[in-house]
Amino acid sequence: MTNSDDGSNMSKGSGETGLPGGKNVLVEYENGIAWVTLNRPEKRNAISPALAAEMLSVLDAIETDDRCGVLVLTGAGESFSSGMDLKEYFRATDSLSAEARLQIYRVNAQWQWRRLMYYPKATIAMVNGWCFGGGFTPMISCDLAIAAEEAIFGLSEINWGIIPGGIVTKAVSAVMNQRDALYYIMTGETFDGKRAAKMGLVNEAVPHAQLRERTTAIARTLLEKNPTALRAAKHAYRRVRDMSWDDAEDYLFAKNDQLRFLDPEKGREKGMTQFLDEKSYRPGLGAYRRDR
Ligand code: ACO
Ligand code: V55
Repeated sequence: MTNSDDGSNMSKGSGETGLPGGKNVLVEYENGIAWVTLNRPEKRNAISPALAAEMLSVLDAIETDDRCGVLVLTGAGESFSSGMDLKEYFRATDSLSAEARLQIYRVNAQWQWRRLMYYPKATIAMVNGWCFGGGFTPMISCDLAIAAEEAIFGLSEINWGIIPGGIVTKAVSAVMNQRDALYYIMTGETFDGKRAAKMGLVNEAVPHAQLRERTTAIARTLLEKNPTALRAAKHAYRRVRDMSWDDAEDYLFAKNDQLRFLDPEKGREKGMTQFLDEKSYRPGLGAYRRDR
C-alpha cells in the first residue's frame, strides 16, 4: 500500500492542489509519509484557534488516506511550536462567553491529544526547534519523538503566571519522572534536545542537519510493518497502562484475537510460514516480507 514506492513521489501544496491543510498547516505526502508542518513560522508556530481547527481537519483527512502510513508532525522554520498563542488563544478569547471559549479549547484538545493519541497511523513528532507549553501535548501524544539536539524545550507557563493547563501537566507526567517534571514545571527553565533524550521525553536527539534523514529512516522501519498490527500494538499500549494486570491480560488476548480477525493480509500466518516453512527470514531480526 504505502511502502513500496522507490522513486521520489513528493506531492506538495494545500487548498487548490486538493491536499488537506491551508494557511496554518502544510501537508506533503512522500513515499508513505505524511509530513504535517505547523506553518506559522513568523509566530514561531504558536497555536491559534484557526491553527487548531485546521489541524483537526488535517488529522481527519489523513486518517483514511492510503498515502499516509506514518504521520510526522513538525514545525516550519526555527520552531516546532511556541505553545498556545497568547494573543489569539488566550487574550482574544477572554472576552468571549464561557461557552464560546470552551468550544475553542475543546477543538484544541481534540487534535492535540484525543485524536492524536489514538491515531490509526503511526505518528512521530520531529522537534526541529522551540517547543513550549502547549506544544508539549501534541509532541507527547505522538507515538515517537525525535528532537534536534539544538531544539529548546520549556514549560514556560510559570513564567507568565499560569500552570501547565490544557492537559500539559498530565501529558508530562506520563513521560517524565517526578523530579524532572516538577523541576521544569516549577522553574520554567529551558532544556535542549540532548537533555530531553536523556530524560526520555523524546526517543533520541540528533544534530539538526540529520533530523529529517533520521526521522525518515524510523518512518521507513515502521512502514515495513503490518499496519493493522502496528495500530493494535499502539492502542493496546495506551489502554493497558491504566489497567490492572488481570484486565490487561484479558484485554491483550482479546486484542490479538481481534487483530487476527481484522488483518486483511493475515500477517501472523505469513510470518510463521516465512520463518518455519520457507526459512526466508528471522522474526527476531526484522519484519516478514509483506509483498510475498
Ligand atoms: N503566542 C503568541 N505570539 C507568539 C508566541 C506565542 N506563544 N510565540 C511567539 N509569538 C510571536 C511574537 O509575539 C512575535 O510576534 P510579532 O512579530 O508580531 O511581534 C513573533 O511570534 C516572533 O516572536 P519573537 O519573540 O520575536 O521570536 P524569537 O525567535 O526572538 O523568540 C521564542 C522565540 C523564545 C519562542 C519567543 O517567541 C517566546 O518566548 N514565545 C513564547 C513561548 C511561550 O512561553 N509560550 C507559551 C507557553 S504556555 C502555553 O502554551 C499555555
Ligand atoms: C495550555 C493551557 C490551556 C489549554 C491548552 O498550558 C494548553 C498550556 C489553560 O488552557 O487549553
